[in-house]
Amino acid sequence: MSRRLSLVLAAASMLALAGCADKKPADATPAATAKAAPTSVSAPIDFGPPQGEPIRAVLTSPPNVPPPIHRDYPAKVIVELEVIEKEMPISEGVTYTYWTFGGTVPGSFIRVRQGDTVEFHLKNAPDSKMPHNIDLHGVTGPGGGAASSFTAPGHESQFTFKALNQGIYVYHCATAPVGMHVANGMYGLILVEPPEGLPKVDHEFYVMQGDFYTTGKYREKGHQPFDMDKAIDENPTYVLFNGHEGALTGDKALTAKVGESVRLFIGNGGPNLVSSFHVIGEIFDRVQQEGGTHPQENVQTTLIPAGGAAIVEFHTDVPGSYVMVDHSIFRAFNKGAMAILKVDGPENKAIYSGKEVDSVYLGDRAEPNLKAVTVAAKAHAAGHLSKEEQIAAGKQLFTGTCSVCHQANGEGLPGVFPPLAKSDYLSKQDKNHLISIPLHGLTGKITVNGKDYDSVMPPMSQLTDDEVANLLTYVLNSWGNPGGQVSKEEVAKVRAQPAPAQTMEH
Ligand code: HEC
Ligand SMILES: [Cu+2]
Repeated sequence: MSRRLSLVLAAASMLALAGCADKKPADATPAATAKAAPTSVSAPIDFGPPQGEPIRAVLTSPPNVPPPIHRDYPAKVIVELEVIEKEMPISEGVTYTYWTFGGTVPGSFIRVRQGDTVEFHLKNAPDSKMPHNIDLHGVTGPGGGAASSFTAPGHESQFTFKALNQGIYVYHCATAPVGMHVANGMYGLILVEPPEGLPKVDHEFYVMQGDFYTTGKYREKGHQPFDMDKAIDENPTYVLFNGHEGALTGDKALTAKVGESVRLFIGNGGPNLVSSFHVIGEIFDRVQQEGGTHPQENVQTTLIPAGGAAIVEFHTDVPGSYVMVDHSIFRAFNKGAMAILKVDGPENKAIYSGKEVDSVYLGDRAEPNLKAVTVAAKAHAAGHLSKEEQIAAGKQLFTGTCSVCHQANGEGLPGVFPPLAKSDYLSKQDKNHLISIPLHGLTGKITVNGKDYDSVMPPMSQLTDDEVANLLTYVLNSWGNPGGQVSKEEVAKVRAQPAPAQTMEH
């Protein structure tokens, strides 16, 4: 009998003693014989006692990943993680009180080697309001550590575990109400490297999806409290990569060069949703689905369960903006689940003709400059909102909302989308009807600047009152239109009324 098999059996009996029923001691097939297996040891194996001096783990904030380990013996690794409750922007002009592991969402990335003995120190900051703990899915033992790590504000707890199984694992807080702690951002990833390490790549990134529940609508300005009812109903306001809308877009986009290899450690904290993770314009060369050992190849979209993770690898062939989305696609365009990998380098027309896709998929996330929107919201709250501030905010919102059809210059498309520029139709409408167009949509025959249109503009009820007010103020004051101003209050009034009956003649 091989030494490996006896080790496997020893590990199996140890697991049985630990009373852990959900961790199977793996298939005993030597993984080395499996096709394209990245690693030689996929079974939970006890490599024996830690050797050498204890090592302090390097922890990193997302999207960074600690460097590869390059160590050929099991060590004692000390991890120190502090829980910090803090207010941060969840979207431009919107703040949220996050509970974090290490001050970021997702929490600090932890990287150890299979067989390491991890001495885990969990601190809870003195100014925290809540107790917290940690359940690491890479731990074999009751509660994944949760039972030993309950930590009151201003306290520290400590427990030790042996990283028996290699793989990428979620960790999260498991203090009651568990769903609320997770919804507030209490999750992260721990990588247990195979003994020989992972194949070398040019870039490793740490990205994690999560769903968020606020009392206000998506992008409604100001501080937004957690909404327990929405969370129970699994009806998120935001679905985000790395905790904040725009965490990985604009000047925070991930970057690579043409011809490089990229590895994503991509997790899903939930608390509720399952992610259909996809990178628009890329095909994954290899995916370790569910964080498991044997990779799948040539994958378009990979499913990442709540409380699960995957290792996704691909290489870049042509330059451009590659948009990462949850392909449950409303989440990407209407709840924020979008991140960008910007790839620079020479075109390769044999692979792709080179037409940019930015405008199709990015909308207002291409170069997010929604500051004007926030300025307007703040000025409104302070009671001195100027027309100029509304116009500036409306201009930003127009991209990705109205410009798809009416075009950025307001000229529309002949015979299909009527112009907003110098529109005689628009200037004839009373204010309430104008407001009802974005709120309730417009159908039926209309005449704009002497041309007939008989089409459908869909309602855009997802826009908040101040977004509609700013958009219309921008339209009224642009491209030779007559001017004027629409207020948030006027929009609220029209929204409260029933939708006007759409007649065939206007
Ligand atoms: C999906 C395409 C689409 C989008 C997006 C869209 N519209 Fe329209 N819009 C139309 C169509 C089509 C019509 C004509 C409807 C008809 O024939 O009755 C129209 C008509 C209008 C009109 C009246 C006609 C005119 O040209 O003056 C206004 C005003 C208007 N839209 C404003 C907006 C604003 C503001 C936005 C952004 C909040 C917006 N639209 C987004 C398709 C769109
Ligand atoms: Cu917690």
